[in-house]
Amino acid sequence: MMQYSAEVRRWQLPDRGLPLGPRTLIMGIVNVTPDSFSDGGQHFRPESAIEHALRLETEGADVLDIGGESTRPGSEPVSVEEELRRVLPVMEELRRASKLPLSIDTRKAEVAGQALAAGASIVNDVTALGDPAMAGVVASTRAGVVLMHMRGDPKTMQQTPTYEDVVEEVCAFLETQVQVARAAGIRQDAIVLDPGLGFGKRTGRGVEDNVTLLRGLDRLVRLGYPVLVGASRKTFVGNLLGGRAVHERLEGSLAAAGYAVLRGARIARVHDVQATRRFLDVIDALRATDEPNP
Ligand code: HH2
Repeated sequence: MMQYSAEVRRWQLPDRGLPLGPRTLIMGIVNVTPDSFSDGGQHFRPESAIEHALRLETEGADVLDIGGESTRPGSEPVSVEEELRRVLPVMEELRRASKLPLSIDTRKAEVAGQALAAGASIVNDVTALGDPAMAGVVASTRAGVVLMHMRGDPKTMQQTPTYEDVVEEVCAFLETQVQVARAAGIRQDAIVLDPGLGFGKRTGRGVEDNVTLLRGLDRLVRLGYPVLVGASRKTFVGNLLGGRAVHERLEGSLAAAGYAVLRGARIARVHDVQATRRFLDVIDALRATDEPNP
């Protein structure tokens, strides 16, 4: 497996660099969708999405991640026009009202391009540059980018995922997509990697790809890029809690986030920003004594 020498200590965005040091960054989730798995419909009106995002800022988010298409298992894709209609008004108003860097959660290059023009500075792509035009959009705007691993697509991904060695396969895929990104001119310090918990990963009935990935996270970290983990409220957390419903998964989500950070993740993508910030403040303080060069 390829090793990258210098560990990235800053996430470079067009207008600033986000420090990836002793303090774990929190990406707060803003879903402008009618059907997201945990909060679908709650912030579907632009005003309510904006209000929610500004609350996440006061609660301690470092980045706001705005998405107009649910990627939950079984979800239907939405058109470019519909996705833009959902996210652009929110992006434009937040660019005015918030100081935080804004991320667009999309797999479509057209949506990414327009969101970046409206003030976003990060593309969070659950297909890791699956749209052939995406790498060019990210490179030309010097945006930050999250490359996430997914097996299949959201509509079918939970039907029959299989892996010989899930950690190895996720790392190999992300290494390949890093090369695609670098070949397109995306800078090394713009790239963040994400194992894609819940995206075509087996959960329940004794097979837990998400747990295996978290346990093996240091292998992904060793690729030399900052790692983002999104465990918040996911099905595997509910399963580990004996089948708890979405709104009973906070403590489990915190445990997964804390474990990921101790394994080297530097960014947590979460719904519950205030609780996660308080929780990670303590984890960060404790891990600072573990790591000679945090
Ligand atoms: N998870 C979801 C969506 N986008 N992006 C990254 N980088 N990592 C993740 O783990 C991730 C993601 C799913 O969560 P959510 O946004 O709450 O749900 P939905 O896709 O139903 O909108």
